[in-house]
Amino acid sequence: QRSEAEVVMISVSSYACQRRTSLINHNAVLTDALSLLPHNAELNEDEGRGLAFRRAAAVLKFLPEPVTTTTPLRGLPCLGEHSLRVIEDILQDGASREVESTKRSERFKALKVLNGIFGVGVKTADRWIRAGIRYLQPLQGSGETLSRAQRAGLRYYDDLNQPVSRAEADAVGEIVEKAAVSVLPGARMTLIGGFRRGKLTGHDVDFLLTHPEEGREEGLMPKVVSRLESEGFLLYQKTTRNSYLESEDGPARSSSSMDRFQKCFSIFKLSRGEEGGAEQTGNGESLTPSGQEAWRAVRVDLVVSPVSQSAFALLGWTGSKLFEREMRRWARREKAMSLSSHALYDTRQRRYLRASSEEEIFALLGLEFIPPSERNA
Ligand code: DGT
Ligand code: MG
Repeated sequence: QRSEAEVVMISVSSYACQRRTSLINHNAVLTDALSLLPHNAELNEDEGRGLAFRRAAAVLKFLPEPVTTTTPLRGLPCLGEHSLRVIEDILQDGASREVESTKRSERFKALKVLNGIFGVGVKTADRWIRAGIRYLQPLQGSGETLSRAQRAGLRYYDDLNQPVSRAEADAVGEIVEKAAVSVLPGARMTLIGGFRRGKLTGHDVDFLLTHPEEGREEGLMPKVVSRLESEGFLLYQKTTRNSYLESEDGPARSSSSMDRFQKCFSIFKLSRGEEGGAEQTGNGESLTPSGQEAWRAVRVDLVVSPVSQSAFALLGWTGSKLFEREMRRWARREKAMSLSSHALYDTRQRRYLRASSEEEIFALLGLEFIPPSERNA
């Protein structure tokens, strides 16, 4: 009979993209604790250490049973001494001193509040904290210049920190799809992000738009956005051109294909209750019978991709973030390839490899196909 340690060691790859990670997490207490620590590390400009904690948490998420002792964990990939110490403390004492003191620290509490504002990243939050701003009220009176995104983030703070349900995601999907098809017949919409992985709630809703005929998707984003705007669905939107040329991942492509790939970060005005409220217009001041406001704000991200890149966009925007990161690491380190949400480039052959489905991309990378529901690393 094999020991528990052996069984586990045989099956755990150090690459999250080689592991099937469902939404069932048998070690949530441990992974919740470990996932607090990256924030601390990253705040101290130690991204490498932050990533190490994320990788450690991802290995625990993958395990088929609750961990009861650290012995079988020794020898598993990605679990360094620091992570093991935190796990050991929790298993032995019910809590980790490091995690608890992090949670209690003023700095961490402030970071959570400020980082919870749409448009505020870790760096900005850190700058504000050092300037003595810790909560929302002081921020509003501080004289800090806020971006348009941050002002919207503050205005809708409570709504945006309320998880989005699957029903709300579907309601937004109906609205977006209707708008897309009305401005471009034949347009296709796919739910991406966490909801595609089967999550029941999300911090936002993500959609990919494309058209089966290459080039027809050009100019689609501004048209969809103005349609949604004229229907009163957008509380905020910022449309950006694809920033692929500046991105970390992969060699630059021609500017013609760059111009076609657009993103829109938005805040939707979604009617409550009867979520499929496609009839909804701008007059959202009324209250529901229970006294709630008749609508709520929901973060929505839209991406438009030419069909030739849509498999890469689909893969790149389905997540999880760690899964994506690990796929790029695998491509680079094991295959000398460069993977992005646009393309796969083979640096030895010096050419782009085409793919029209996620399955093909996994195959080109020499990876077993992992369906979205098992990419929850
Ligand atoms: P959540 O927090 O419930 O919304 O969970 P997710 O997994 O939907 O996370 P989200 O919405 O931040 O990101 C979904 C995926 O899309 C993730 O794998 C990373 C990717 N993604 C998000 N923002 C960008 C971006 O600005 N550029 C690119 N290339 N990818 C992005
Ligand atoms: Mg999302």
